[in-house]
Amino acid sequence: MENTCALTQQNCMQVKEKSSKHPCFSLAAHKKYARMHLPVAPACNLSCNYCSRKFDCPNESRPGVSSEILSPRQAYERFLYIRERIPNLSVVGIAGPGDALADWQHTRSTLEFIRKADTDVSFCLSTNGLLLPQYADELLALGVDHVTVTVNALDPAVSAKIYRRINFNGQYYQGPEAGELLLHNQLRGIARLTRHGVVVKVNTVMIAGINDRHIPEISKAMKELGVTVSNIVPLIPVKDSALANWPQTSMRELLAMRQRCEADLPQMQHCRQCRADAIGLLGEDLRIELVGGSKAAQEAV
Ligand code: CLF
Ligand code: SF4
Repeated sequence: MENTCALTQQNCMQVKEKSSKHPCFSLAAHKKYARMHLPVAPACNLSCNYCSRKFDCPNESRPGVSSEILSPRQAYERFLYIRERIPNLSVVGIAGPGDALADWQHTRSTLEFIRKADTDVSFCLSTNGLLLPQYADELLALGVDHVTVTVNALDPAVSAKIYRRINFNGQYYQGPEAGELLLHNQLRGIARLTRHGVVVKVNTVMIAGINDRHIPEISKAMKELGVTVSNIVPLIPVKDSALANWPQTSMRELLAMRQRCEADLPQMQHCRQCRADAIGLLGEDLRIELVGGSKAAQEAV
């Protein structure tokens, strides 16, 4: 499958420059440049069996956790506040705590507000990809330059074990039908983004006995689509999720899988599976220090 990039050489250089300062996309950048997540998108259109967004512990670090939800205006003010205090802030990311595209109005308004005040900061977004074909053009217009899509399966029978159901524009799908629809949209959306020069990373949650054998195939398919990097992360069995009692993927299994897939796609090795409201360097969350816990954080903006 050919997916020729439509960027001019100059735009291509600009994106490379942004990637070199992106702490997740560049290993060399992760100790120098900071990112901030703005938790503006609480809604989600998928029910992943490994997800629970019920719990909030300010010291807990994993995707889907946030001490607060900000309105686009609050998020904009938070950005201004943090930019003053973290001069090496290079990336604004929307990573939920639900799905950035399922809450599209909030995500879009937030990015619009910030772009008016800052033409330089890189926009990054993570999504399950269900609505990517719908919003890819708007992402391009907003100047989103890095996108992460979570792709856990190519085979709808495998998907059926990972997703309880999906809600696509108000209609519910389950089982293999849901997996087919999700995959179709993920592939179309990723191809559209990479063709227009967006740097795409694919996250895959490695779940022993469910999708682990399938991950090398995912890497090959993503390479074909022009994806830049793969981030295979371990299942974290979360209380009250459907996979709460599933065995946690061991680091040994994880590293072996990354090594196996590296022939097809560069592997991210420094992911911190961070919160939807994280601020700072990847290994050094300054959120509590800068904006406090949930109540204090509301008052800080
Ligand atoms: Fe955030 Fe994700 Fe952008 Fe990074 S996180 S939206 S790409 S700016 Fe980074 Fe955190 Fe790992 Fe994500 S360490 S969970 S890979
Ligand atoms: Fe949770 Fe993300 Fe899955 Fe939505 S897409 S159910 S927020 S893990």
